[in-house]
Order: sequence, then structure tokens, then C-alpha cells
Amino acid sequence: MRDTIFALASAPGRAGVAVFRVSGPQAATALARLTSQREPVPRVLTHQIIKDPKSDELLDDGMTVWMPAPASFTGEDIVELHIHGGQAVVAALTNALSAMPGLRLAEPGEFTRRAFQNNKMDLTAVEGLADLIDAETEAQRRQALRQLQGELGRLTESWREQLVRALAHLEASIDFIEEDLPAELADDVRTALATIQAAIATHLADNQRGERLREGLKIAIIGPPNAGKSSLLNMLAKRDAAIVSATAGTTRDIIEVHLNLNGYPLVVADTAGLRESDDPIEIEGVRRASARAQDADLRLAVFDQATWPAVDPQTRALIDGDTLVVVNKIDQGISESPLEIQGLSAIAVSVKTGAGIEALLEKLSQEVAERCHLSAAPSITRARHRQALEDCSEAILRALGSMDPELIAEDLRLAVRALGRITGRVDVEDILDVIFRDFCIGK
Ligand SMILES: Nc1nc2c(ncn2[C@@H]2O[C@H](COP(=O)(O)OP(=O)(O)OP(=O)(O)O)[C@@H](O)[C@H]2O)c(=O)[nH]1
Ligand SMILES: [Mg+2]
Repeated sequence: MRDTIFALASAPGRAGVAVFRVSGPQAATALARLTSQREPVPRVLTHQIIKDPKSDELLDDGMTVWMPAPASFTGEDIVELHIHGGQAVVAALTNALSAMPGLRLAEPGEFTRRAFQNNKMDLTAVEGLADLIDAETEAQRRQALRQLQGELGRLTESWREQLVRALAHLEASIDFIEEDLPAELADDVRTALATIQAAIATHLADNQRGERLREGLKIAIIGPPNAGKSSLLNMLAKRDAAIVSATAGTTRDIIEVHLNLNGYPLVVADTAGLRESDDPIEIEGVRRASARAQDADLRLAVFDQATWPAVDPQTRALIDGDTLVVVNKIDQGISESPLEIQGLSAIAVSVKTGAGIEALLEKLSQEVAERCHLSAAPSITRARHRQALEDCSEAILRALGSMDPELIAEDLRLAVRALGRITGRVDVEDILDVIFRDFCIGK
């Protein structure tokens, strides 16, 4: 018989209410022993006195709910105990549950693992649930919920089913084929494969918006020393995250802040001012700044209006179509030169007075939304989804390029398996551990 597992489902620490969850064959017994409830009504929250079954001592006055298998989160019998969220109450109930035969504390992610094993969720839904718990912004919440509700899983499954059908069609004929595929069958199979391949290619050409939204869009603030990069970061973060000083070369390490811009998550990095230097620490700072700038999804290149439109070669080399150019300190006067560089118009601001900041934020919001807004299509939210879709697409392309039915069938099997890895239908063991390890409340 399977172990019955239990865990605190709510966050650890002092709170009004704490929720314990018990799942497995001993759940009903545990409920009966803690509350004297013999025949609980399913899925109804009831007021109960909770006692320690060994000592009969009163533990708490709370609520319980009974969710019998299979209509529960794990697919097993589940009991939930809603108690007062004080540390001593939580400790007392933990001790009482641990002392019961057949019950043990759940491993991190074990409830969800059981839900997966009992076919309550596929792997994309498991990931969606983990993302929903981690979601910090509105757009992340929406994306996670859509994945939890199964849209990516359903799409993948529909492609997989179509491939399986094409494969079955082909295999049924292979026994009768002497050499090459008959033209008619080849046409049918090829049309089906080309359609799936085109659909997968469209999804892959999504500019990685789903991954960016899940992880946060990476923004690097770059530019020459003393331009006001750290001042801009502090203004965006609404706190003194980075040291600001009139000394050029103040920032050395990368300073990162997480922000929510209109529901989109940003990871904004302030970097060292870019310039030639003899100081080994500053040289390392500049190296890190360039590396971070190249890794970023979007760059904010900040210049002092006093030197504008002169642009130092190190910053110039990092300016491209994914860069917003910002000319700062316009409170000290603005140069007559046009606010444009390499075809990009610059946004004139004063971090000190706030002038132009609204326009900068508006432009930034637009650029961010363009890169990670949720589209109607299911999002690819993880590198492993992308890898599997690429593997699948390559296998289909190989199949489309072949005339040998055995080789086509072999490539189709590979394509089916690649899609199966996304939902966990096949080849899951290698990825299970990674996913369930990530899925750990309060990690
Ligand atoms: N007048 C004026 N001064 C500003 C403005 N923004 C920043 N400063 C000042 O410019 C100086 C440099 O600002 P920082 O934010 O430290 O500049 P930085 O680009 O981070 O400099 P490094 O870290 O050395 O590369 C500080 O004295 C700021 O107070 C502004 O809009 N107007
Ligand atoms: Mg700085």
C-alpha cells in the first residue's frame, strides 16, 4: 500500500489560518482519529474540534474537508485541515500526524507528482501550476493559468495524435510495399506531415515571448560613466538600490532589480560606465557590463546631454534595434543637436526633475509589451518545450525528405516521442526529477 503523505499546504510562518493536506489510503483514518468524524460528507467544509489521538488533548478548533478519490487533486483520498496558523498549533498537528502509522511528511512536490502519476495533470499543467504559484505579475498569472488549464498540453497532444495517425497509416501499408512509397500514400502522409510541421514552425517563431514572460524581460542600463544610469535604476525601482555619485566610475558590479511594469515582469540591471581604464576592477566591471548588455532582451543606453550627440565607441557598439537611447540631465540644458542616433530617436529626460520620464516609461512599456505580450496561441514557456518542438520539427523534415517507408516511419516515431516529452507521455523519467524538484512550495 502507498504511504499516506501530509504537508503544510499554506506558507510557513505566523498566519491567521494554516492548511494541512493529507493524501493517500490512510487519509480517512487520520481524519477519524483527529476529529471523531466517521462518515464525513465529501467536499463540504465542516467545523471540528481537533484532538491529539494519542493523548486526547485538544489541539485546535478548526475546519476540515474530505475529498475522496478519484475526484481530488492527487486522485487519492485527501483530507484538508484548516487550523489556526500559529507556530505551536502547526507544530502540534505536525507531531500528531507524524505519530500516526502509515503517515509521513511529503517530499517537496510529492502531491503534484502523485497527481501526475494518477493522470490528473500532464507535465505542462504541473509546470503551469508551479508558474502560477511563482507568478509575480498579472501577465505571468494569465500565462501560467492558461498552461495549468492545459492549452499547451492539448495543442501538443493534438499534433502528437495526428502524427501517430500518419504513422499508423504508413505502418499498415509498409508490409505491402516492395520498395518506395506508392505516390498516393506518399501524398497523403506528406500533406499531413507538412501541415503539422508548418504549425510547429509558426509556434517556434514566437520570439521566445512565453519564456521571456515567465522569466522576466532582461533589461540592461548601459552608457558612459556619470550619465545617470544608477540614478535611472533607482528611479525605476523607487528605492536607492544603487550608489549614485558625481564620481565617474562609481558602479562596478551589476545591480539587478525586479520590477513590474504594467503587469510585465522586468529584470533591470544597472552596469558600470563603459570606458577605457587601467584599473583592473573597473576593467572587470566594464567587461561584465558589456556581457550583460549583449545578453539583455532590451538595452537602455543613457547619455549626458552635455556630451550629446557624441557617443563613445564602446556604447555605440552595443546600440541596436533593441536599444532605447536616453539623453539625461536635460535640466542642465539640452543640446541643439537632433535627438537621433543611428536612425533611433532618443528620449530626453531628467532623472533629477522627472521631466520626460513619463514618455520614457510609455515607450518602455510599449517595447516590453511587444516582446512578451500574451498572444492567442498557447505559449512555449520553457526551453525544454522549445527543444522538443525543434527535435520534432527536424524529424518531420527528415521524413518529408525521404522516400524509404522504413526511414520515414522511424523519423515519425522520433517526432512522436519528442512531442510526448512535452506532456510526459513517453521518456519522462529523465525530466521528471527536474520538474518536480522545481515544484516545491516555499522553495
Ligand atoms: N542635474 C542632473 N544630475 C543628474 C541627473 N541624473 C543623475 N545626475 C547626477 O549625475 C551624477 C552621476 O549619476 P549616477 O547615477 O551615479 O551615474 P552613473 O551613470 O551610474 O555613473 P557610473 O556608475 O559612474 O557609471 C550624480 O551626481 C547624479 O546626482 C539629472 O537628471 N540631472
Ligand atoms: Mg552607476
